[in-house]
Amino acid sequence: MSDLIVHQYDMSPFSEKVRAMLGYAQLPWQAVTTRQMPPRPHLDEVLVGGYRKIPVAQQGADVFCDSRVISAEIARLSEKPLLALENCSAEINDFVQRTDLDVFFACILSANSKALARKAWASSSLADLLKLLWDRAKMGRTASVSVVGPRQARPMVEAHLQQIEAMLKDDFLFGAVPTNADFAAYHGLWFIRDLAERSFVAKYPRVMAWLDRIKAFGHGMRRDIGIEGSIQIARDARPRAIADCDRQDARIGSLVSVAPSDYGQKPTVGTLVGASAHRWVIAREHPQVGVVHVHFPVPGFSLQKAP
Ligand SMILES: N[C@@H](CCC(=O)N[C@@H](CS)C(=O)NCC(=O)O)C(=O)O
Repeated sequence: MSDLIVHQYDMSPFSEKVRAMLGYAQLPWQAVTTRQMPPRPHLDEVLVGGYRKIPVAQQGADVFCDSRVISAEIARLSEKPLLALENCSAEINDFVQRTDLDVFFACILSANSKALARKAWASSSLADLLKLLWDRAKMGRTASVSVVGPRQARPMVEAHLQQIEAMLKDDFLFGAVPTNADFAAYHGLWFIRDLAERSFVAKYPRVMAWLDRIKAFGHGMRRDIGIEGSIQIARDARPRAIADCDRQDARIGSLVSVAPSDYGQKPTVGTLVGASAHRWVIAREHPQVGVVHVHFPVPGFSLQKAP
């Protein structure tokens, strides 16, 4: 079985969530470094056909959008079932939903610092940084969820830190073994503490020790490849078979459009070939890769018949 390929960039918190899971799972994987914003022609147009968020993962001709689906793939490859939200309790699912949306934005807004500016400056040109700020502001304006304002951000992060400090009676948030929740809570705080080098997290000793515990997992066995390499891998592969139980939805075979329902709602259009309680799979074709199957989570996404 081929390694997971992850399309990601160093300063992306959601990429860090996936990299940390790959470290915990001790998996070999291949990294393709993307730009921080579209256009990313090979990824957006050839592999995913519209979806604009990072990270995206790929195994052969199967492409996985959103860290929820990517986590389920890592769980499957590593036999660590609690990385997949579908195997976790309702309590963990609720925690992750809030942490990956409201708390994530609050973390980003609380992370402004000279250290972050220096790192951003070192990884981009001024023109690209201005484009990135413009792109994210535009994305915020067109989001269909209301994200926390700058004034409420820091109090929300402090309340979150207090909550997880109180939860940490064991090594991980929900007990002795990490679950998806640990990685969902890790990446926003990684952005604040390790990337932006903000010191206020240090007031929470259990949180600090838990962050270090997750950091110590590392990133697994990473090998960097170029986007052309990942396109070639998709071209040489066929999408994996879809189980019969995932081909029972009345819309199977229809042309559909799938998009995130929160922010960055760029749709991907294709033929619905798989549908379960957790996942939609659509088939699309591009001359550079042939047929690929693109996988989306059901929670947080909408599916409509395409005109
Ligand atoms: N729900 C998504 C969120 C991913 C996300 O928001 N990623 C950020 C980068 S860390 C992003 O892509 N922002 C917009 C963009 O780059 O287009 C997931 O879990 O993967």
